[in-house]
Amino acid sequence: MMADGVELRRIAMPLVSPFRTSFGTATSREILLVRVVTDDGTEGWGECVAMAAPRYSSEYVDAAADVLRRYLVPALLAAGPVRAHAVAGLLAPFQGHRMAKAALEMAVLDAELRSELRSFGHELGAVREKVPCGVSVGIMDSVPELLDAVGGFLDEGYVRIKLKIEPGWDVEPVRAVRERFGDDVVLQVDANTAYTLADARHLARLDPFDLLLIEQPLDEEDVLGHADLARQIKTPICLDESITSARAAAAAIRLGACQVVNIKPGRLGGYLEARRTHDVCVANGVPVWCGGMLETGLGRAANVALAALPGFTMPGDTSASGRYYAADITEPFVLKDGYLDVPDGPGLGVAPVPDRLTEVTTASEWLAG
Ligand code: OSB
Ligand code: MG
Repeated sequence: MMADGVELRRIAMPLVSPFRTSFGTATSREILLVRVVTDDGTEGWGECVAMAAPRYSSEYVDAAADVLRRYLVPALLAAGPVRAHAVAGLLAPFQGHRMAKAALEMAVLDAELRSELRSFGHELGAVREKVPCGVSVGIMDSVPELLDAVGGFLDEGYVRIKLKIEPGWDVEPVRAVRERFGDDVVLQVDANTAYTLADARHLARLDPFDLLLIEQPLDEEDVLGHADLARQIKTPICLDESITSARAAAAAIRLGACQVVNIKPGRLGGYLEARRTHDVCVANGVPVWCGGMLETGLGRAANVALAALPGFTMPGDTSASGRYYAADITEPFVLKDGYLDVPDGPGLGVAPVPDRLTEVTTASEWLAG
């Protein structure tokens, strides 16, 4: 496809309830959308998962917009006709900024697939028509509040619960959820790097609760520390923040730093690198699941397609739109018996509803060659 221009659009979406993690509390989501328009008038949408502040990762919305405006979009516009599979190579001279790159590649891929009438799921290699869904539950002010929230999500049909943890909010909430809802609940925890290796004995206190996994207990760069921790606790370790490429996944697996991998396309630089990461994990016998970044229906559509690949054997953070947003910018994703349908229309299979998009837009700029 040949890009005529690219729109960078900023939106602000209020969350249905505050979402607290070990790195902060969010009450609304600021998101950068990328819209590619091709010379034949086809549109493609990308969603950048960078958050407002560099707390989950080094990227943040203003930085993503800046690098797209100055470097990434001009490189695309100067390249002439380009296929989505060539975008990563085109952007490779620019270091880092994987979330920004992922959003641009996603938009190009969406445009290409829409014009060729193929779906994301078909292109990525989906083998399922629907995917089982988990939900990520934030840190709460009290255990009773947490039990209310978890009970509500189980009533909605979520098949797996993930509790956000941090020092001071770990063993007790896990124990309380197990006591209230029983051993059959599929349960895991996510620390978002809040611990150090010195906490190994404390984290071993989670062992009796039969957790599916503990996600990213240590620093993003402490892959070796995770390998050491794996020898001191029974709960399987899953890496999120540390897995920035298929190559990083291969290294972490070889080191024994993780038994499970969380795949987030934004963190990996795009859906195509996400698929390669899946392939590396499958080749090593390591199960994967699809992470989430509070996406709108656009990113959610692509995530659900990815989660339908064969190696995604664990439920992902692919919750329904209503988990975060009272009104999505696309037709909402609605949970059916714990599952979401994989869209099968061309490209993402969903598009923003124009009036909804206008309501949440805070800024827009058009970049042309
Ligand atoms: O660590 O998986 C994470 C949200 C924002 C940043 C990081 C993470 C998360 C979540 C929620 O856990 C995932 C979702 O439901 O979209
Ligand atoms: Mg995580």
